[in-house]
Amino acid sequence: LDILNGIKCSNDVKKLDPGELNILCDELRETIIKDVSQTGGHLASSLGVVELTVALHRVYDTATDRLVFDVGHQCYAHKMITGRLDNFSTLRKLGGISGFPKPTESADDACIAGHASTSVSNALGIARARTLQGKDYDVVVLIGDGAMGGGLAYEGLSDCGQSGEPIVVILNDNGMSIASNVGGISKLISKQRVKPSYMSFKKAYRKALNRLPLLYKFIHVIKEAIKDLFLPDNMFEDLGFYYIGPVDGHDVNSLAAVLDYAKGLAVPVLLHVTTVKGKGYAPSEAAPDRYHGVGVFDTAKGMEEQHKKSFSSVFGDRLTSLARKDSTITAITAAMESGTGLEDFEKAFPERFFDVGIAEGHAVSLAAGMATQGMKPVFAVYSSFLQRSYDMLIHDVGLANLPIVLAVDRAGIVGADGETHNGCFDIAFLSTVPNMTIYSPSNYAELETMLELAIAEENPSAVRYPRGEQGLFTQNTAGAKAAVLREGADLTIVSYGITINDALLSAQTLEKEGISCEVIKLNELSKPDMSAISKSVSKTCAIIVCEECCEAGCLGVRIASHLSENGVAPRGIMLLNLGSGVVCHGDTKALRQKYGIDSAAICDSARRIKGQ
Ligand SMILES: Cc1ncc(C[n+]2csc(CCOP(=O)(O)OP(=O)(O)O)c2C)c(N)n1
Repeated sequence: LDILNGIKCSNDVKKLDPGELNILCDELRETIIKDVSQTGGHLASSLGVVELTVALHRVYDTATDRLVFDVGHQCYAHKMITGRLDNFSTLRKLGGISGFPKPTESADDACIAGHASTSVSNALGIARARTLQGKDYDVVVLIGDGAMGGGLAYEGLSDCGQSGEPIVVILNDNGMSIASNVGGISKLISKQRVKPSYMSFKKAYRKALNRLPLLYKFIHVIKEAIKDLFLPDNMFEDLGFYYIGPVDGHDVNSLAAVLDYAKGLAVPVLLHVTTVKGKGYAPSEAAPDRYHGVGVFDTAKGMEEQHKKSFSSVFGDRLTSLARKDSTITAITAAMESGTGLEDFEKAFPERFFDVGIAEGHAVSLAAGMATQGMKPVFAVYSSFLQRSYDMLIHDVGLANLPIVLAVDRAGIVGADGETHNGCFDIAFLSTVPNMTIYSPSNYAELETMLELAIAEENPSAVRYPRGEQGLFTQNTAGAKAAVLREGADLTIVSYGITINDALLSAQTLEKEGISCEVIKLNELSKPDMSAISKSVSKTCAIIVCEECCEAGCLGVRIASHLSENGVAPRGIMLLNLGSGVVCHGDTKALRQKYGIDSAAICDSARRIKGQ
């Protein structure tokens, strides 16, 4: 790594000879493949933008200019170039570097990123601030064609195009979201790809006009007519951007030249770049969807096929079997078909499966529309991405009391993806949606039963379950709103979902120390069974509520207020939860320990309450 080792910042890239840029790209690619195979992470997207990233650092200085990533999962080469190469083996580990851009980690990361389609808005905000403050730096955006399918991106583009702000929006077009890109916008983007002739036409036209300036105005009028006649519409030009492209995204020197040109235009520019997702590693080029996010793997063999049973796969299987008996069931995903376990559903019922692209708000309103016509839509979505649908949940679903089902996957701590992806807020915000029932299965059997119950509901409902596999508790208690799993006299422990495993483990440990625990598991969270809890606490006079949820809106706070309102005054009360809900990246087990919601934390709290 002769060249890469000497690169600590953008300015080091500017010192290289053009020939050395290609070597730097090779070294970056080699390092990304080697390191990510040992840590896991987002491989294919980062491999696709190596040349683009080097070209960006050749033209901009990311310490002062603002480079805004969309989603941010493609930022690995950027991190390596900006002083984080030596730490790269700590990627996504507790205390290590984040898998996404993070301003607190480096001044070269302009904005937090992790959720799609926010980049243009963020960048325009920065550009407008720059203008108002009379400052002088450049603003550039890197957004993929998948993220460009999200409606929020168009709110940003619409404002940005007419703003006049000097800003370069790079569209990284690889035809892929996580899987193949879907939807009309994606078709529009690919239509722009067939137009290299437009660029040569534009160049020749400008040259000719420079020689015949008097004809400029006249020809300008007929230019638009010629464009209309011979060229497909360019939506970016219609939005007010100066459109350049499509440009080969793997020719680093040409990219640097075109970026330099785009920057110099000092207007809103849309630079359309075509890349190959997974570029430079044969297995990821062949299957970029499988290599979008990877675990640890052997680079010589490639990733092994994995069909591990998980909450997601159990959900997908159960929904498919329910749909065989009920033709009103439909499945909706927002670009997360494989992650949410819906691949078999699509194969079995393609006409009842809808991938709407990265459009969670639309997915909820779409489900609402279907429900008005007597269908039973099930929207499978990761907890943290559902945050984007909050208004549609209240406005289109809750107020109308429509029976849609939310299958809320990745609820609670997800681990390595970190603070943008942890599902810490869903209970809090779903509890505010009028008429919503929230089911919280702790194991596969409960997920199956609760999904069935949710589909039978006549009001909106959510079934929330964690990432990964079930724990030791496998009993199906789904029929009850709450279940007393263990009786005891000294302390009530309340929990739900996957955390019940820690609650039961701590009860066993505490029993040996002479503290007898009653363990209550909540199965429904919007109107939890308070009477079961009051009854238990009246007996034990001490309660611990342990949950993977931010503090505001958590069950513990609601239980404490219920007890107090009803004159049940425990001598000890401890609420173990995720506080602000900002949970960093790392191994899930280590995070539960760090944030104090594992069995050890429950035992410590119990000892404190009991004064032992
Ligand atoms: C709001 C939101 N929904 C879903 C996701 C999950 N997600 C991460 S990357 C991705 C695909 C992005 O595709 P694209 O922007 O084209 O980038 P590429 O990976 O192809 O480089 C999706 C759906 C997300 N990050 N944010």
